[in-house]
Amino acid sequence: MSDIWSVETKTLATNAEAVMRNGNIYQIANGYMGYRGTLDEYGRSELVAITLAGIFDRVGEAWREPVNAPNGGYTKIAVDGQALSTLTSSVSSHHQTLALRNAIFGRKTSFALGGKRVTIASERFLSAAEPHLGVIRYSISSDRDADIVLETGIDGDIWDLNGPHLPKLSAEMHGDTLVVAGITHEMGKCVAVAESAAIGFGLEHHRVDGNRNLRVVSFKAEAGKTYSFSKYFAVCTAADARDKTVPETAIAVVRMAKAQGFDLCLSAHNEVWAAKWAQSDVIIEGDDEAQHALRYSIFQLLIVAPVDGSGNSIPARALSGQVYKGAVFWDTEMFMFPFFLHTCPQKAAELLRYRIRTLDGARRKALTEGAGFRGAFYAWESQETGDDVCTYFNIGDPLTKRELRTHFRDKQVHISGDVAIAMWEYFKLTGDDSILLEGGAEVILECARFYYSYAYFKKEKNRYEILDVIGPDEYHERVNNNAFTNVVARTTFEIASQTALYLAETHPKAFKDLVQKIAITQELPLFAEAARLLFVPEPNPENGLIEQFDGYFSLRNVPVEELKSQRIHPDEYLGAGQGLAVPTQVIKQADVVMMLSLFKERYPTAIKRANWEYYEPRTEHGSSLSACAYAMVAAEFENLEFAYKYFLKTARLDLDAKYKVYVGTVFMSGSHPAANGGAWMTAVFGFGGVNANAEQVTISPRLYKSWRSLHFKLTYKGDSFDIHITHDSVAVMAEASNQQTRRFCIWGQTALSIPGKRVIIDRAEKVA
Ligand code: IFM
Repeated sequence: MSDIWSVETKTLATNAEAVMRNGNIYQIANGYMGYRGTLDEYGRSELVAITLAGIFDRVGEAWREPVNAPNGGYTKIAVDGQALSTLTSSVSSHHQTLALRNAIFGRKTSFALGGKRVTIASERFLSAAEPHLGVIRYSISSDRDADIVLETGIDGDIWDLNGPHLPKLSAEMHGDTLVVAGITHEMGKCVAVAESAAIGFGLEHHRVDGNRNLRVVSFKAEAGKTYSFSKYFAVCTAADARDKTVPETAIAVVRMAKAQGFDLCLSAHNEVWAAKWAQSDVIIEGDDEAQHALRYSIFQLLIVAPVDGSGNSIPARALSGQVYKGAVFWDTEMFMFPFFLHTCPQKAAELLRYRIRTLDGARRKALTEGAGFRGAFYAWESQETGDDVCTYFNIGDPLTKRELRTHFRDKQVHISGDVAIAMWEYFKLTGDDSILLEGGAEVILECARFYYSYAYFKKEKNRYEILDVIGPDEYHERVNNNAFTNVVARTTFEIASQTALYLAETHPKAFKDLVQKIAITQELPLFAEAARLLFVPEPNPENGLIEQFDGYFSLRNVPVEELKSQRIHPDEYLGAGQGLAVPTQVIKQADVVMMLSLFKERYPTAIKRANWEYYEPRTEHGSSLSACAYAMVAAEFENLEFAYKYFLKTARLDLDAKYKVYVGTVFMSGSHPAANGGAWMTAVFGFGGVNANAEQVTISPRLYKSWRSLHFKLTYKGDSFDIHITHDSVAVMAEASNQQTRRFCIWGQTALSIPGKRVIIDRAEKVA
């Protein structure tokens, strides 16, 4: 690592596996689209994809997935009749970079060609200021005179997992602008890409070559001279076109950008990026590795934050491709949302709007799943309508090639509570009730209604139970009284009652309209009763252990590695019907520990430690969501070595890209925004010890030994604070524009943060 603001390599990826992993590591995105980190000349076999947010398509019986746009960034050259590609030509040097400050992907490659050295360099960005726009600067030079043919334009031959989604692409030229457009199968939505380039050299002509719409420029390169041009492409879909057709809309974006030129486009882009980092950077002094990995994690979240007003959310593999159907999981609310809530609440609100927008899908699912339920049962895998795209047979067995029945869709009921909790957290920490009024309150009440209809009242025990579910640990399906799920459900009942109370008091008209609209008046008292009577597995008074679900402690205790050694195939899935982990205590990911991390105020440190120590050796960490929960809880009981180990594991996950790419027969590669969010949470909540609630912000730092300081911004109740933590002190600087004095509790001492003032609290007992 030569610079903590960039990712780079001088090693050229030459095999398919490395090209695929680099595509993830070096991706850029701007919330509207993601562009995999592939080279200019690459095509479908190198997994080139520009994945679009919020537009999906299904071909035949295959999985429905996001649409990839034709590649407007395509450029390839031939020198003296020989096409250049890093994959087939002789490369003498290669340098590839990703700038984290402003999401610019760059490459410089020199080729050795019969005694000539030809160098191409390019940099590209997806504009943070104009979400439809991609901008590229490309240059060519040769140390000897050379005959060069440059082809640049739009390549419609792009990677799809279950495509092609845009059959019968049309290729046109409108003045100086190339256009490739197509219509999706399922919904008949148009996707158009326009491209224009300012090439001031050579002889240009237009050529359509299969699915490629190209401008071809022939020129004689003089030795030592650099030939550069800028290129602009725009992607638009049916959802973006207002008073023009979709292609016309894309053309207008491209022409505007070309008229402005590369430098102006870049400065508009940079300005947005500077504001993003000013709001959300976390500075770790004393540990460059942690700093770099954390910054990369934050970068990953910033590039995929939805465009304001889009009503989109962030899929589990972000915009790095079509894996996981481009679907939104609980990952968003539980792992990514906290980052946005504490640094950029308007993006957090956007994520919640997506759930409000898809409430009807959740209602449909509740009605149709199993015996039929009431309220809102959110999709386990959610696309644009909120209908569940998780299939009942969601994993393929690599041995038999048969599809395995999994119950992620119908039994992972904690998803509704995860959504409801996020709605309420937003209100608590921003003090802004607009999301509740926009539909968030309706979501919360409908989620409570769902749990009430799902819960079972056990008369002889005078308690409600939640039976037949999957908790976060997906290796144990159809279990009863999963501790995590039950606490989530109880919390949902509690916040439903609080929501009703709050609205009735502060917005009586809106409350009246809402209860009438969803006819819920009679049920409100039941939610309060259910919150009181719902059974939640409590810590055993003798050893403090919380049983993950009824009967878990009676399962076979087998060491994780021993269990894994019994696999016949390395990709064999350990859960589902006959999975090796099913009769054992081996769990896929944090479950009880996830609960302890999420509901940290409800459990004392000793209980956290006892359960962490019990469950950690039994956890496979087979999900990218696991290690950060263990890291955060370990930090709470000051096992900082473990906290650090799991922090780095989480923060480096996408950077190292060494994750498994197959689970069963399903291709799972891509980026892991939940882990990125987990890395931020571990730094700020875990090591920083930040815990905000409606009354105050608590800061109980436990910095890792090599960290001299931890420095970050925090947004709380609409006010902004700069927090600087060392081993001995915490300084809180309140922005002058803050509206109110806010209460902080630092190392147990109350500190009032007055607008425009800095308050410093020293640790009473200095660290030795
Ligand atoms: O949501 C997760 C789940 O908890 C474990 N399997 C992968 C999903 C998507 O990241």
